[in-house]
Amino acid sequence: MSFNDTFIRACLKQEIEHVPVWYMRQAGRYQAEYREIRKKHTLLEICRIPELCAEVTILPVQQLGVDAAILFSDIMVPLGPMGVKYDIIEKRGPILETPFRNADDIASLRNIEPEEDLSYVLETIQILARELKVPLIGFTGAPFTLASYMVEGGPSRNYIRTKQMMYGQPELWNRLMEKLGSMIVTYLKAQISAGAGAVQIFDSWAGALAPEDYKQYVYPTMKRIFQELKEVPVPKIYFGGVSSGELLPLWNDLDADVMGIDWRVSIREGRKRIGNNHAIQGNLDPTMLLAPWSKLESKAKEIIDQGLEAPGFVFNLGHGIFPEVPGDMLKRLTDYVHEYSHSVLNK
Ligand code: 1CP
Repeated sequence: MSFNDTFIRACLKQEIEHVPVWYMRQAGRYQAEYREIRKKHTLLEICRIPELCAEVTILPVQQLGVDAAILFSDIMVPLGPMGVKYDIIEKRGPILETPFRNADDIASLRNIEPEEDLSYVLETIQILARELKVPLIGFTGAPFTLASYMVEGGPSRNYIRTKQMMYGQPELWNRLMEKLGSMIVTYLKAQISAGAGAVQIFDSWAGALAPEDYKQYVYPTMKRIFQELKEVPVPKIYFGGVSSGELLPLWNDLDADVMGIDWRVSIREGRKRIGNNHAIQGNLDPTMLLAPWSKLESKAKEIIDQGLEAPGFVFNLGHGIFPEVPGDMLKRLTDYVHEYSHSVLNK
């Protein structure tokens, strides 16, 4: 089988024969094989065993026939070598031993040296670059989303402590953003050198911010990150996460190639708000994967039709797959996206 680069071409707004598709959290608990592996290994153990991690990454590509793989890892992984002590707790998510809240905490954060600190990640990417017939997406969390775990000490609903630092100690906040920004650039460049064919920055919780706060406290760091990545030879995706609709106009001049949007804004409206500089990725509500097929099909068709109104579209969900989702629904959806978009594009 030859290499399928449809996903890369869509990211660069080039010609495609079908709409490429991949899913956030395409490796995970909805898969019986993943659940079996998780009985023997914790999530972080999987990340640290390159052969196993590569296997978990490849599994959904084989099962679903998606057009891209995403490295199996977690946004917390590069925070370890920065000096953050954390664990990932089942059904909760990342939990820190001690949250980062004062000047000494932030000053203690080191920059990472991926070749030494995260050699297992780079080794996994090297294996995958050899074995995959589709591009591998490397990734990292974005500064706001990472900071929210660091300052809160775990998952949050209202980001009270995070916003308290942002509003109350803006200098400290900016130092934290700066350190995370530098880590992100270093880490993504290392992933690309190891063989990642694209990279995505997950800003899952940025939608918790009012646009003016995003602009003041987060945008400058996002601007800098994408500027520093401008020359890297692979597409860059920014996923602005849950409820990010009001932020979309602020992304217009970020030097990313693709903007990932959630389902609260349609693809057509998303393009209107972001402008036409970027390809768009999204945006099926993952809950729709539990709906009857006819409903899912008509929603998918609507998303594809709008996606094809301009060059540059990647089909995805608006957020990650839930464990309850039946794998055969995902396979059926993947086939549908390929077949329907192929019929539209080759009329
Ligand atoms: O063992 C398990 O199955 C626990 C669930 C799980 C999984 C499968 C966690 C805990 N992390 C992961 C892997 C993971 N994390 C991937 C795998 C690659 C793939 O998509 O197939 C990715 C891309 C992530 C990234 C990640 N981790 C994000 C950004 C994406 C998103 O979903 O918004 C975030 C916010 C996290 C933190 C995290 N890790 C785990 C959980 C349950 C959470 C969210 C906690 C919260 O609600 O705040």
